[in-house]
Amino acid sequence: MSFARQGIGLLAVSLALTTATSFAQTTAEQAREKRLQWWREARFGMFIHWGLYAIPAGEWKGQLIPGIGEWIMNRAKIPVAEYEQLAKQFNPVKFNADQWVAVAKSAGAKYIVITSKHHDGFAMYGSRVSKYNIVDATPFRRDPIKELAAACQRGGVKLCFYYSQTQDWHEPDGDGNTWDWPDVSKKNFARYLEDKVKPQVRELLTNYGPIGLIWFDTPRVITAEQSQGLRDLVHSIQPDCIVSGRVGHGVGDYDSAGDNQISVGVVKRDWETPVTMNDTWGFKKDDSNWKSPAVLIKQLTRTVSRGGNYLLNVGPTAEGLIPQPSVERMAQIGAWLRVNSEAVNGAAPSPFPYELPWGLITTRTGKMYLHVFEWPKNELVIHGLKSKVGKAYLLANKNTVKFTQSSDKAVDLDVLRLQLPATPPDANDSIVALEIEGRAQVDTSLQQQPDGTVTLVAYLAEMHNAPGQGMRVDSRGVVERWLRKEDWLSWDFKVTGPGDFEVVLVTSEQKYGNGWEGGHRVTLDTAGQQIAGAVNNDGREENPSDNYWPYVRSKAGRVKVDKAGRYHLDLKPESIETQRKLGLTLVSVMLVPVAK
Ligand code: FHN
Repeated sequence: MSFARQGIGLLAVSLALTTATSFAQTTAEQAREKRLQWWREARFGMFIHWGLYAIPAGEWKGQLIPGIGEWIMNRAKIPVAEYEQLAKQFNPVKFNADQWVAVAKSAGAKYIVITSKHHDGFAMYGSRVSKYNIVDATPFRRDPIKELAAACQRGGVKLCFYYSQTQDWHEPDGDGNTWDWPDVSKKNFARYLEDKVKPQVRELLTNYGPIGLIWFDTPRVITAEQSQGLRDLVHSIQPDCIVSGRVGHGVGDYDSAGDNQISVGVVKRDWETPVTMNDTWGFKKDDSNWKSPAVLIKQLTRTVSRGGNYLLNVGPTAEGLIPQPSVERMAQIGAWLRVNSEAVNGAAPSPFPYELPWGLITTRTGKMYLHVFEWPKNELVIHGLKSKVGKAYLLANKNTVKFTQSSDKAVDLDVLRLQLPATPPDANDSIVALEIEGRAQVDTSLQQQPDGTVTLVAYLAEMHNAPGQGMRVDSRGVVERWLRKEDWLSWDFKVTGPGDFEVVLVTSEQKYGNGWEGGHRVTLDTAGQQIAGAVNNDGREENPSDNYWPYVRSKAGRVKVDKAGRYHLDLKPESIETQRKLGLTLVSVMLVPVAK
């Protein structure tokens, strides 16, 4: 055969392969779209962490063990032979699957994700793969997952399973138990995956009817091929079953934010955040740090306003009861949702890329929902809405809200003014609904808010660093790991009300206020002026959107903006002080008008 003919032959083969690959990609994407439909509409699910750890409930041999309850075996380094004994006591006679489903429904949660096997390796369902399961190893002898599957069917709630695919402290080849098996080099994770994980996942997808999703967790030692293999196994048994992002290596159907983290910024993929109602997942008798219903509702709506799903946890007791504070909070969320569900279930994110000072926005085609947390004294003013508003009303009682809309071409500013009643109709989250045409149209540039403040959020900054090196934006939208002084940030923004401004740097402490580093010197260039400032602790404060990560404010200096217009700001470090490799953790740079 001539080279030319050979070439044509090869071209034909490679074209056929390319077409086949793109066809396969399209089909895979179509399948993903199909299976995510119900989940995107749902927006809200109930997580259940339930296992043997509910018996010690945070206490081992008379000692309160710090940390999350389901980790007690690891934190207290309990040998398998001892921890296994808990199974003999596990007899949750008060468990009632219909009641659990009723709790989910009372909240308006559309799906339940229950721990079928957590890191302790104990199967909470009747498994043929391992005798270490609730039916074979406990006096209870019932299969609560079977009962829950039936109750979910009756109640119209999607049943989903949590499954810990890498950590298994009960198995020598599973990841994590270094107290019984200290020689990690002897572990054969692939063997564990084949012998326990895959057969158990198969059981879960075969014996309990249609499953909404499998919530894999802590990918740790798993390889990309193994993650893909697990995802493909799920889809081969139940093509409509969603696979969570924590299967690892980005091969899941959606992304999972960190625990108790509500992602910000432009989240391009579908995402979900798992959230605790107190500070633990599995039941702990000494954890009564319950979030208020107002905080939970705010978290739910904040997640939806950023395009995500909210998975709120309950941790039932060893008797099989969902703790009363959880039951009450679920009902309170539900009471609010019954009035406001159109602003949550199936709702789309805010059209603004940044947060607004008074609350947040969710949308639908033809509608905008203003969740007003900071109820104004008389009027609520919004900058940057370009859509024409046909009607405004309170979602809670349908009362009409008067409004005016204007556009100042000279400074390129669109203003909506809403005349709100003196008191909000709902103590938790009062929604003003706007009727608009089609999808909401807004000016997405960073701009001055009606109170005169300009907030330059870190997650919308242009980052000047070598790709993949040094600083990065974490899922909370905070720029962290900023340790090199050659890395810097810049923003473009719009000022419509000129004047003198205090420049404030908002930085973040580590989780639970566990560490912060300051003393860094920075230069800010804006509006033709240069400020030499420092990151010092001028005041620590609550983080309004995430109570686990407090803020620290530093006043860097002052700047004068003479006239309305578009401006640019560069923030460059002169020095970064670090002992613990935390460095500069930037939330935002704020320009706050100086009172005249
Ligand atoms: O280690 C687990 C933890 O116990 C809990 O299950 C959470 C829920 O998101 N996931 C892991 C930590 O991220």
